[in-house]
Amino acid sequence: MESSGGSETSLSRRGCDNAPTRKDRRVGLIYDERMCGHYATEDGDHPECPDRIRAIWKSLESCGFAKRCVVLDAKNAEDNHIALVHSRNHINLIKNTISKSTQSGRRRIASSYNSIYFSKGSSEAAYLAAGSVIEVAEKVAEGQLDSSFAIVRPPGHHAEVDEPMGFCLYNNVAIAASFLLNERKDLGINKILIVDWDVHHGNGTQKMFYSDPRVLFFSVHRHDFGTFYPTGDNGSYIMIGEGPGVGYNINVPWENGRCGDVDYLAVWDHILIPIAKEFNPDIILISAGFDAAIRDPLGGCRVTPYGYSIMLEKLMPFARGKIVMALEGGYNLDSIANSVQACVGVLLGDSPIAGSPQSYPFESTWRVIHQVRQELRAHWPIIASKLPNKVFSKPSPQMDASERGFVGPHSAAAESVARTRIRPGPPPLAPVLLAPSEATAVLHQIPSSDSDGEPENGTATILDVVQTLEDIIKPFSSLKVDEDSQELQKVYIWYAAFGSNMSMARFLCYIEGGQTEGMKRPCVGSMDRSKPVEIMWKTYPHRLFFGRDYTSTWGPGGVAFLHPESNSNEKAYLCLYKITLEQFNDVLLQENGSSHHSSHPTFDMTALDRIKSETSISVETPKRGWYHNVVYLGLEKDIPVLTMTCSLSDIESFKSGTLPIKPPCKEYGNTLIKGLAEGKHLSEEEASAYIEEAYTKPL
Ligand code: Q9C
Ligand code: ZN
Repeated sequence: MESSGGSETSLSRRGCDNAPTRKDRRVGLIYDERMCGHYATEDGDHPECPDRIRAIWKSLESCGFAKRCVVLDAKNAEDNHIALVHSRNHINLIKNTISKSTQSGRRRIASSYNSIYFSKGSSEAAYLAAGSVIEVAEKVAEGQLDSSFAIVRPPGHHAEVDEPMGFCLYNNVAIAASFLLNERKDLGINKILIVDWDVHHGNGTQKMFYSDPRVLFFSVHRHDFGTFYPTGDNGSYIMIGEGPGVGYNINVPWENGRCGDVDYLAVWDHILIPIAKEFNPDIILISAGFDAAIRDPLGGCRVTPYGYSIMLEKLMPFARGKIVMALEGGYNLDSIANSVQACVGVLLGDSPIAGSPQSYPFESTWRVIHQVRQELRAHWPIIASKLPNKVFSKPSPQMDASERGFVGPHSAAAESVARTRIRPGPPPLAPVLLAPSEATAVLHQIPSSDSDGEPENGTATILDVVQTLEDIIKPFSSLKVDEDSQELQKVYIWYAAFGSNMSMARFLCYIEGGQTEGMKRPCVGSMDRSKPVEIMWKTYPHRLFFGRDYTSTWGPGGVAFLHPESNSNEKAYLCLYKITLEQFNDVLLQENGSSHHSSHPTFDMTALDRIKSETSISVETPKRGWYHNVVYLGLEKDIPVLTMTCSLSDIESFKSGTLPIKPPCKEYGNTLIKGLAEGKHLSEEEASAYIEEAYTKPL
């Protein structure tokens, strides 16, 4: 069985569905192992570890993206460029003091700073990180590259003019921005947008450009009322810049963790994107930390690779696509690898990744968006329109009594209110065509503050209503609530393979990414890259057969299918992998031709419950491939056994000849035989006889 990407309607179509139809955009990449020479000598478990960039690089290589990019050599930054934003004293610390000290001297010096360690190679790594971001920024500004991603460490955005801080030594992004503005005036970069989506506030970058209107600094971060790192008021929404820079510093401070795709996308739609349109930057630099990613150990947020890809995609129309991304934080190796992969795919021009956000923005998200817009409305008229009162500030009627009450910092009520997600009403009507009464009816479907039966203290105007529809509901009209998506990570199933996935090496491509012999293109892998926890073989009374003309993974030839119905005269050999339901979904997507992760499960907990009685369930996948039918094969050690194959109606088409029966191509057939022989139930000869029978015997 294998990734087909074929659609039901394009039977005669030859060629690879997923091959880029247009030429890749020129995307620069920088990675250098010497940046791993900076590490915490006394703390082997320090989150800001060398494996972060190794994991990212490995995943870009194994998914085939590295080959599609322009890989550049890392460069050392020059002191006079670093001096554009840092003091000579700071440069001396990183350049000389650190390198010349003993390790115990370095430890002593580091301890006088906030969240800083030094090793022998720290100085070299810091120079390479800063120099590499300059290098890619220059090439993008010149037009030699369309965009780029600098996979660098140590990170930079906490580093201040005169001190290292928060795992950061030199402020890589600030140095590159200053370099373009001051050292390469000839390139015509006069306005730079810096988007800092690291989960922490970019305090260093903010300070360096606080009175500079040439740099619009935008940071969205956990603030938790000043209690989240780097703590204090600098990350507050009232910090909007000073002097000529007033209005050119924008902070979006989350009140709480657990923010995910929809919260970020709401901020994009209602703050960042409208202002970016108005600002019209000449280039965008992204302080791309991935510690707001789902499963990050420090961030406590839930942005998925899908979320990052949309956040990036929404920035692509600006500055003619000149986007320079530089790694900042991000401490779960799988999460950062998957997130960077999703972003590089967008930079290359691949179609946006599959998935849909899982829920609605928090009530606190609307509150923060409102506060930021209020604070900046004088400077950015485009965001001056009002968000209706109804969607923020007050508890919703769905909350139980314990959740109602004073909404303010540090109260237990604030915590629980912040947890409540706002669910917009159904929006299929075009707002401008609505009669006022209808519009109000729609508005009233938004949970609001009237649970106590008290009169509203601000009645929504018609304008508010129209604004609600246009500004809030529309972007989220296609979302639906899926509270139990996290459970998928913990629930195990047996995935029963009857095709090429019987070969362990081939199957692992779906989990870890990459490609094995004979495969025409690499796989993205699963969100969770852990190997199957158990493997076993079983036979089932089902018919194996081969059909279809061509697959993008293997080329011309049929692929394996299992007849969804059992038949006691038949015997098929299946390899059972014990994996999580989340991994099963990622396999399902890839089997059906999707080259990306989804945050939205196709086969969820409800489907798992249902399939035990219904035996097979047809699933919706973004591309509707050939393996859209999940079949239940019973329990094994109390765990459900699932496989994926064609539907019963496809079987009819194979029988009638509407769909072709075809033998497998050589390499695909060999992979099957190899897999079966690995299982040790069949010799190679027996395995090839079994395969031959499957493609010769009539269905
Ligand atoms: N109680 C970046 O993500 N945490 N830096 C220290 C002290 C420091 C994060 C906690 C977090 C720094 C680039
Ligand atoms: Zn961070």
